[in-house]
Amino acid sequence: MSQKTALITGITGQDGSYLSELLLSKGYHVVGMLRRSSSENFERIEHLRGKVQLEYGDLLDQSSLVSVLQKVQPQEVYNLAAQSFVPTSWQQPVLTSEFTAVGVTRILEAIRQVNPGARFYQASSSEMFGKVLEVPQSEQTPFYPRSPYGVAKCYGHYMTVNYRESYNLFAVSGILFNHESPRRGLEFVTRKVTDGVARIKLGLAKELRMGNLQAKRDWGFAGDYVKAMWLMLQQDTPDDFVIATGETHSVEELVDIAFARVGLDWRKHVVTDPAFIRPAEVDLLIGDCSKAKNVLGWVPEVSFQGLVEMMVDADVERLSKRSSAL
Ligand code: NDP
Ligand code: GDR
Repeated sequence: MSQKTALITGITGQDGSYLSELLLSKGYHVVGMLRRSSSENFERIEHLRGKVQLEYGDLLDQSSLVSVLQKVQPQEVYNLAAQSFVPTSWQQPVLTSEFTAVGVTRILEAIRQVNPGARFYQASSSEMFGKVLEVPQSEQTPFYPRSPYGVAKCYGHYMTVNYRESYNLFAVSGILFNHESPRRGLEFVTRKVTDGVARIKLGLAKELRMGNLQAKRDWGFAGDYVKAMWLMLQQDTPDDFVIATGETHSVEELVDIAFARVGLDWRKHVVTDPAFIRPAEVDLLIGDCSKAKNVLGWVPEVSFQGLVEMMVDADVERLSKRSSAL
């Protein structure tokens, strides 16, 4: 069989880097789309340089998407690019909608015009469930988003369903619950905690300022979740799937495990700061991924404790190297 080409938007992000590794290991030609920046932001894909092809394009610019698709002619398109940080979506609601919502229509339109045979994956989110109407949340649970980000993801989700039903595109939406890794952005809660723990352990900081410690999330490992993305595009028929671990934990539990990993008591270091409390909170998320287990044969492999410890260890190692280099 001839080599397949996959186009990944958001290749410089956490998921883009893990998905690139997975697709390369399966023999794909991987093309990453990135937006132009005055300085390079290749930290997560540095080790893949020379192995992936990079093309400039922006979800805000329709013609750039058309050009990239014409040039690359991918069999699979993974739309991972988005403004993905929930608090920023209150500060920049219009821009978040442009990237995270209308950007999906732009890429779907480009595929419909240029490359309607390509299979399309949309990165939907458990934030669409927001103020949850059912516990646990499955593909059947109605949405109740609680942030401009969540609203934008609902739009992208329904556009994906709509293009599948209107134009018969092979377009699927993965409703992924929170997934983390040592490559997670530093502002997201898991990485903020593991980076903070490492700094305190190494004497680089004394305290960690946090928001709502009672919020609960269903956290998994990003390396496991990109496998589900790929599996969704290998099916005979396009469909939407919830991807989750089926376990929920509070931010307080996360903090407790992370500090314990380096032998510290979190109560001596964590300070609650109202600056990190959100205008509207998503209190509880827990996913029911039985459909993914049954149809895709997908199962998460890394436990919550294993994930937090992996991230703490990676941050301690990274910051130790940096301090010893000074
Ligand atoms: P990241 O924030 O790590 O990565 C986002 C990527 O989008 C970056 O590569 C960023 O590029 C790119 N991007 C942002 N705006 C544009 C634009 N206008 N044009 C082109 N590229 C752009 O996110 P994750 O990897 O964590 O998540 C991937 C996707 O999955 C996102 O859509 C996110 O909303 C969604 N998601 C994530 C979950 C998670 O728990 N991680 C859960 C559910 C959904 P740059 O480097 O230039 O900023
Ligand atoms: P989330 O992730 O909003 O769920 O979106 P985040 O890690 O930012 O927050 C999770 C929960 O932790 C609480 N929290 C804090 N959060 C941050 N960032 N910083 C803090 O100091 C802090 N203290 C407590 C939050 O209030 C929240 O309840 C992520 C993103 O990756 C989205 O793009 C993705 O769609 C969803 O996960 C699924």
